[in-house]
Amino acid sequence: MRSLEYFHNLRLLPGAWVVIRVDGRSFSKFTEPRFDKPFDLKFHQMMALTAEALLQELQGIYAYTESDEISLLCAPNWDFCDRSLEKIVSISAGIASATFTQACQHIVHFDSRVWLGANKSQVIDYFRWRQADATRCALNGWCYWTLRKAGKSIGQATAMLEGKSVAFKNELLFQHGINFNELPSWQRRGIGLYFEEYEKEGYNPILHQAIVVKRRRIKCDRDLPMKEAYGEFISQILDSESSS
Ligand SMILES: Nc1nc2c(ncn2[C@@H]2O[C@H](COP(=O)(O)OP(=O)(O)OP(=O)(O)O)[C@@H](O)[C@H]2O)c(=O)[nH]1
Ligand SMILES: [Mg+2]
Repeated sequence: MRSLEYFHNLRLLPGAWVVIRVDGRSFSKFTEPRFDKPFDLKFHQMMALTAEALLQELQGIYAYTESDEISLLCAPNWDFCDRSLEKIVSISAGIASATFTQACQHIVHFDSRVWLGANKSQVIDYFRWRQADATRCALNGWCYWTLRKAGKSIGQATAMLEGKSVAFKNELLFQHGINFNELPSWQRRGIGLYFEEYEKEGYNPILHQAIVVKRRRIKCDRDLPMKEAYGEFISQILDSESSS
């Protein structure tokens, strides 16, 4: 019987960087009647909470979230569940589904997949790829919902944006009084979560003196740089991991 658990022996490549990406299942349908469009701060905060749970539970080093997806980066020597693929994708989808469901009080599901990076440069490209996706989707979403709110039908709004350039879309928003570059950064660039060290005052009861201890906490960075500067930012996270 065990031999028919055919995929259970699959392990992630030893020494590879790992990114687990979870994505909300049918969230277009789920969000439609419940959240502001194109972006809803409460929805985003529940995604940030879910990203924090993944970072904490799976001992990742960086989490990035945009729209209904979260990418969790794990170090090359990460050995969670002996790097079993089935365990990693099922547990990560479980953590995300349970955390979001509890926060939202509505049952939702996430799917999960694993991406492997051979080197730091591929990891940088991965996160720049997801951030570029965030920017593209934010521009499209803002244009689409601006047209819909101005009375256009689904078909009309879709047709008006079909094959149009970034400049055209920026101009369209501008004509409706929206400056895309001034929209909140979390909508255009996504947000990043990582551990930071901080100093906390403690007390040594044996020596009867105040001491300063170092602790770790999760920082939620809502003001990420973009493009090359974001690549540089990711590079620093990778370097600090290598030296730790
Ligand atoms: N209203 C609202 N919807 C959002 C927000 N963020 C993400 N979404 C929705 O989440 C969807 C994510 O897209 P996809 O993951 O491609 O689509 P999906 O319907 O989840 O489909 P699958 O992932 O394939 O199951 C978007 O199309 C939006 O409808 C938000 O802040 N407000
Ligand atoms: Mg989805």
